[in-house]
Order: sequence, then structure tokens, then C-alpha cells
Amino acid sequence: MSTDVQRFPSLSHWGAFTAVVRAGRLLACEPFAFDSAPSPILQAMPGMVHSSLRICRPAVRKGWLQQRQASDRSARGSEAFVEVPWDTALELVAEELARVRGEYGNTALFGGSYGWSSAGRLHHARTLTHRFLNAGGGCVNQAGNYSWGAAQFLLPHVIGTHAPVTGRVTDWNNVVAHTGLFIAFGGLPLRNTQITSGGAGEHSAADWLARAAAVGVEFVVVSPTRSDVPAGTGARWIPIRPNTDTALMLAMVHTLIVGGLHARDFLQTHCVGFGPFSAYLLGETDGVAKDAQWAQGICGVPAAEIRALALRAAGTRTLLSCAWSLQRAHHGEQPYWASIALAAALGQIGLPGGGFAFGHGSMNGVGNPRPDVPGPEMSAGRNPTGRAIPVARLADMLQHPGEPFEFNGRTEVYPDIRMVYWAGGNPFHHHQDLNRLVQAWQKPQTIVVHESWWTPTARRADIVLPATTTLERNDIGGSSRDRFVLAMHQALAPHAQSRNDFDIYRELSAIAGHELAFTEGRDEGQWLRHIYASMRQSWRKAGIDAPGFDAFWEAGHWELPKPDRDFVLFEAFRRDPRVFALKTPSGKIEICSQRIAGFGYADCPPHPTWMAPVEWLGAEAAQRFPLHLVSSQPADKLHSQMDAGTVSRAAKIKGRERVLIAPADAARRAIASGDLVKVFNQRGACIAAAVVDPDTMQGVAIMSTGAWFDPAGPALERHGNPNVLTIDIGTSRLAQAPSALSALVEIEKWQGAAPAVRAFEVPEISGAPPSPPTRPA
Ligand SMILES: Nc1nc2c(c(=O)[nH]1)N[C@H]1C(S)=C(S)[C@@H](COP(=O)(O)OP(=O)(O)OC[C@H]3O[C@@H](n4cnc5c(=O)[nH]c(N)nc54)[C@H](O)[C@@H]3O)O[C@H]1N2
Ligand SMILES: Nc1nc2c(c(=O)[nH]1)N[C@H]1C(S)=C(S)[C@@H](COP(=O)(O)OP(=O)(O)OC[C@H]3O[C@@H](n4cnc5c(=O)[nH]c(N)nc54)[C@H](O)[C@@H]3O)O[C@H]1N2
Ligand SMILES: [Mo]
Repeated sequence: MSTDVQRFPSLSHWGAFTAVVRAGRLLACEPFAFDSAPSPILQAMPGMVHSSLRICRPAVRKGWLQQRQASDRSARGSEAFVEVPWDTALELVAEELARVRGEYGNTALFGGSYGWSSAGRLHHARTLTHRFLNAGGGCVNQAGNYSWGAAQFLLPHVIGTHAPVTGRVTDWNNVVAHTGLFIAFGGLPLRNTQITSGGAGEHSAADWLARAAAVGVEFVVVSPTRSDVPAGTGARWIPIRPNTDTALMLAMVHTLIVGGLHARDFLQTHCVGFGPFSAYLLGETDGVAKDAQWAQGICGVPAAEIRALALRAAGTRTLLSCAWSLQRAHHGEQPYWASIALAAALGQIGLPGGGFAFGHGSMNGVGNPRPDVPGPEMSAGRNPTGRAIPVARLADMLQHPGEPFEFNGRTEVYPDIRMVYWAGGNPFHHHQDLNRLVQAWQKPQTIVVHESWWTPTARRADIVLPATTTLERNDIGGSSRDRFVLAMHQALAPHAQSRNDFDIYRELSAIAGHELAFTEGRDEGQWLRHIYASMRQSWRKAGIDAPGFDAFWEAGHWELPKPDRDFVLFEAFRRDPRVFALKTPSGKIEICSQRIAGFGYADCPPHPTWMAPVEWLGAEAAQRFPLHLVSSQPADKLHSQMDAGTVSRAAKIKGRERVLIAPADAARRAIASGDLVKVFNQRGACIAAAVVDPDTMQGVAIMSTGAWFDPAGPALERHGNPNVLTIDIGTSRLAQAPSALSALVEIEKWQGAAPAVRAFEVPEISGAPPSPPTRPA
């Protein structure tokens, strides 16, 4: 082992870096030279890579080892594990897969495996899980994602594509040059722009905001917290009650109509359905005019301010951008549709610096000028069963096998799942109403998880296979929003007995007799060359010449050229709506959708509509639980990743996640900053540490997601995980996306001693199997 310092190029979702290694230990992660705003999360990596929470050897839950599928499944998460040799573990997994497939068919196997996994694309665990299960006959998959699931299924009906929510929006260049007013619904929190799925070479959001502010672009931030206003932009903050943006937007359109300011020509030539929508706004259909006064009563923004904002927007070049958070709520389809209708009424869609956009404050690289060519990609193959559930209907599926559900115009039936396979995700982080998931998780006979750390999901598996981290293998990464493609050189030997997900699946494929279908005959090195070559070939078609693989690998990165002209969303469609028709039924923007009308969904009517969410500050339930819980992305980690690391732990108070509340709400409850509090509702309770925050709107409680789930039973979670409080329902029957941001809670001061946090303890593990695994005859 070398005692000299060695340096390896690498990449994470929070940025590119150089791994500095000595004697087999990661000493530091130095930010990429081209990154002007590197993420502090990098500093958590050395501690996490060598953490005592790493899973060292394959482990099987004791009861499962003894009784297999007949074991007591309520013991998941509390029972001890038994470490077994790799050969035994692989044989157990292979046998169980074969048994479930043989007895119940491929649709008894749930392999959605939702989660972010690594930035490296070859070793992306979720992709490899699909690839492996698809090669073996398929499984039940998950459709859509937790990030922008409502938009993904709504937007194709309205504008013929969901590309804009993936970050393909009018370039920042163009905004800086042309935009007069930038309205950010959900704000522009720079903490979220630390992250790009697939990893970023450059963190560009802060730079672009500064450049826009410098040329006088006026920013307005509509959000329940002033902290969504980025420093230095001079943005005006408009506080709004959570989940009520639709009402505000409708009233802005109403203001335009009554002022005769709506873009009649554009609505005529480029849109369909403004007539019925405007009848609804004017109160012709239900007797209620959706005017500014009406909206004030819902969203809390003064009527005069709503009208002024609408007039200001009509008087200049205006870009409307909605954070992804707006659609992660009950009826989350509506604010997105309403923002498109508002942009259409302003008539600036397809013009430089105008129209609508999504996600400028949600992820790095949104609006970053980049040639429209793919990044590195690994194929998951095709799922032979063709079956998938909407991503967030996980607990519903487990609890209601054989029952019908509606989704985007179809009626489908939940499959009867006997076995769950998860690698690269943490459902006990990401899912809503975790106490409900604990129950649903007892339904499958067998659960297999690959993880690098003893996460809440790994602890709740029957068979746990230890996976390497990114630094322990070679990979290639990059994002379709970033101009850099990064080489990721193996910097460390695999921790303990951990193996690459790729190798685990290769061996399991060999046992099952479909190794070639999984590997296509390529090893790691051959795959890296193959992925690079495919990408390079599609770049060449776009006129971009990249170096050969060896030169790229040696250099550690390659930078795509800046595009020579601005991208303006729907520019061509604007110019000629016939030639460049949208992929909607009418070829135009559908402010009213006949197709959606045909679905007959009361919870997703044919045009943007204000419907009160199940839980919000205007609901009856607000009398018992008077605070709206906003569970945001964490500043100091990515979801649950690195929660046990130094950066995240430093931000905790008394070891708990923080909850931000307004001074008046704190005073009423005699709560001071630093106090431990119980945050609770009818679904659960958690302990958090209060921070009295003048930037948080009254009536709102803000918690970051990501604290590792640490229940002392269904009644109390000890660490501050907001997902014991959130509601597990679909946004509507159309998208069935998560409604994480529609939850009411109450908070009270914690009395007496609080139970210790145990999230970062390794489960009980015994070294050797007590007896050879019993094999049912
Ligand atoms: N209340 C509330 N809940 C939310 C949200 C919210 O706003 N509010 N947001 C939602 C959103 S948008 C998202 S995207 C989800 C995120 O949910 P997830 O993507 O599930 O969260 P992560 O913590 O990123 O989980 C990834 C897991 O993969 C593991 N992993 C990383 N690399 C590898 C690897 O190479 N191999 C293997 N086997 N494992 C690996 C990590 O250790 C980690 O445990 O959360 C959702 N949940
Ligand atoms: N540091 C860090 N960055 C991340 C992530 C992370 O885990 N850590 N996760 C990444 C992922 S996977 C995703 S999908 C994106 C998510 O990106 P978003 O969904 O945009 O992120 P959130 O933090 O949930 O919400 C952004 C802001 O919206 C505001 N907000 C919440 N509800 C409402 C509402 O009803 N109306 C209005 N007007 N505002 C509201 C909140 O104040 C919040 O600060 O973030 C990405 N960025
Ligand atoms: Mo996400």
C-alpha cells in the first residue's frame, strides 16, 4: 500500500472533486478546479466512506435465515442479523428469486428500487437493479419520480412534453439579456442548487443570479419563507400560505382579463380552451369570481399586491418559474397548469426571456446553457412484464394487492408482491407516512437490499448485501444539465467485503443462467469505453468532437463547448404553431384539455382549478393541527445521504433535526430556540429542535428531510424525520404523485428527558450462522 498521497478525479451528485488518498484512507475531497461554488457536503465524505456504519459483510436477518419466508416479518428492523459468506448470501438471493418467480410469477417481484444511487452512471445501482431483474424475466417497476411526478404526467397533456421540468428551459443567458421580471414561485433557495442528478462540474446558479441582478432583472419570490430569497438579488418576498399558489395565479389571470390585458392573439393562435377557463375565472360556471379579493382569502397575499403583480408582469418581459416543490403537494398538477395558463395570458411564451419555466431553485443546472446532447447513460433494458406502479403508491400497492387504482386515464390493478429488491434508494427516507410504510413493509415474504451503510432501509431488510461506494470503483458521470463529463477513478479498495452492485448482479445472473444478458459480455472497463463511445457518437452527430476514451480518462474530465445560440423554450412553436405543433391533441397549449376531461377525474378537472388540498391552513383540521409543515430539501446533505457525516451532524441541535417556526407561533407555545419539541399529528410524532425564525411565515413549520428514521415505535420518532407526519396520498388520479408538502401539524415543548437518538447505531450482528440455513423441501 502506498504511503504517498495519491489524487483521483471523482464525482458526486453534489459536485466533482479530487479524492486525496494516503495509505488507503480518503483524506479529503478537493473541489473541482472549474467549480466556482463547491458544495460543503464534500467535506462529509471521508468520515462516511470509512464510517463504522459501513456494512462489512453479507448479513441475513436471523428469523429469515432460520425460517425463510415463514419468518415473523414484524421483526424486520428490530431483529439481529447473522453474517454469512458471500457464496451463501448469493445462493440465498438466487434461490429466493427463483422460488418467487416460479411460484407467483415475475409480477410478484417488486424491483422499482426508487432512489438516487450514485452519480456514476455505469454503477448506478437502481439502473443495474432494473437491468438485472429485466434480464431474469422482469418485475414490477415504478413510473415517475418523487421529484416532479405530478409535472411528468400532467405536462404532456398540456404542452406535449415534460422536458421543461427536467431543466430544459429558456437559458440564463437569454434571461439576463431579456427578462424584466422573474417571478419565482417557491423561491430560489441556493441550498438546492448544490445538487445535480448525475453530478455537476460547475455550480452555476449563484453566478447566473448575480449576473441577472447586476443587469437589473427584478426578482419576486413567492414563498412561505424569506429564506427562499437568494442574497444579493434584491428580490421582493411575497409570503404565501403553502399549497395556495394556484389561487394567486388564477387571480392574476383574472386581473389581466378584467383589465383587457390578456394576450388575445396568442391565446387564439397558440392555445386552446381559454374560453371555458376564463368563464370559470369570471365566476360564470360556479358564481365565484376568482378575483384578487377571493385569492387573498385563500393565499393570504393582499388583493392589491396580487393585482399590482399581475399588472407589473403584463408591463414587462416576465418569466414565471415554479419550484418543483409546488407540485409535490395534493392537487400539485394545478399550480403548474395555472402557471402555464398565466404565462399564456401574458402572451410571452416562446419570446426571449419570457414565458414559463420550472425548477430554477430546485436543482443546479436548470437553465444552464448547454448543447442539447445526452450525458453518459447506462441502459436498464426493457422490462418484459411491462408492469409499473406510480412511484409513490408503494404502500398502497403492498397493502392492497388485487385492488384497482386509477392513473393517468387508465384503471390498473395492484400486483401481489411477495419479494422486494432495493438497491440505491432509501424508502424509509423518501416515502410519506412512514408509520404506514412500516406496516406495509411486513407484507412481502422477502426483502433484499444492497447498501453501503446501515441505513433505515438496510436495517429493515432480510438479506443485506454490502455495496461499494463510488470511490471504490471506476465510473463515468455527468448530467444532461452540465457541460462537464467526469471520469471517476477508483481511489480506494472496497471496504471490508463489500462488492460493486455490478459484480453482485453479474454473479446472481450467472447462477440464474442469464449472465450474458446482464453483462452483454463487458466488464467494468469495457462498459466505461462503451458508454463513452455511445455518448461521443451522438455528440458527433450534433457536430461536437470529443477526444477518444483514453485521452478523456487521463485528463479526468471533458467540457462540452458552450452553445452558440440561446435556447428559448417554444421559440419555434411561437414562430409557426403549425409547422412546429406541440405534441398535444390540438398541437397547441391546452389551457382546457378535452383528453383530461375524458378521464372524468373530479380531482383533476379539465382546466386549472383551485381545489383545497386535504390539509392546509384553511382546512377544518387546522383547528387541531394549526401549522402547515413544509418538509424541504436539506442544506447539509442529499436526502438521507451523508446524514451521519460531519456536515449534517454539525447542523443538528441536541442530535435532532431542526424545526423552524415563526416568533409568534413559538411564543404562544412558550418555545425558545434550542428547545426540544414534539411535532405531531394524527399520523405520528417526532422529536425535533426548535429554531425560532423571523423569516418563517406565521402558521408554517419548516423541517428538512433526511434525518435517518429512528422510531421508538409508531408513537414517536426520535431523530426528527418529517415523513412520520406527511400524508401518503396521490396528488390526484391523474399523476398519483407524492403529496409530501400537504400536511398539518401541532408542536409542543418536549417535557422531561428525551429518549436518545439511535439512528446511527449498527444493528445487532452475530458473526457466524447459528446453524446451516434450512432449506424447505
Ligand atoms: N417529506 C418529504 N419527503 C420527500 C421529499 C420531500 O420534499 N418531502 N422529497 C422526495 C424526493 S424529491 C426525492 S428525490 C426522494 C429521495 O429519496 P432517495 O433517493 O431514496 O434518498 P437517498 O437518501 O438519496 O437514498 C439513496 C440511497 O442509496 C444509497 N446508495 C448510494 N450509492 C449507492 C450504490 O452505489 N449502491 C447501493 N447499493 N446503494 C447506494 C445511499 O446510501 C442511500 O441510502 O425523497 C423524497 N421524499
Ligand atoms: N442540498 C440539497 N439540495 C437538493 C436536494 C437535497 O436533498 N439537498 N434534493 C434535490 C432533489 S432530489 C430535488 S427533487 C430538488 C427539489 O427541489 P424543490 O422541490 O424545489 O425543493 P424544496 O426544498 O422541497 O422546496 C423549495 C422551496 O419551496 C418552498 N415551498 C414549499 N411549499 C410551497 C408552496 O406551497 N408554495 C410556495 N410558493 N413555496 C413553497 C419552500 O419554502 C422551499 O424552500 O432539490 C434538489 N436539491
Ligand atoms: Mo427529487
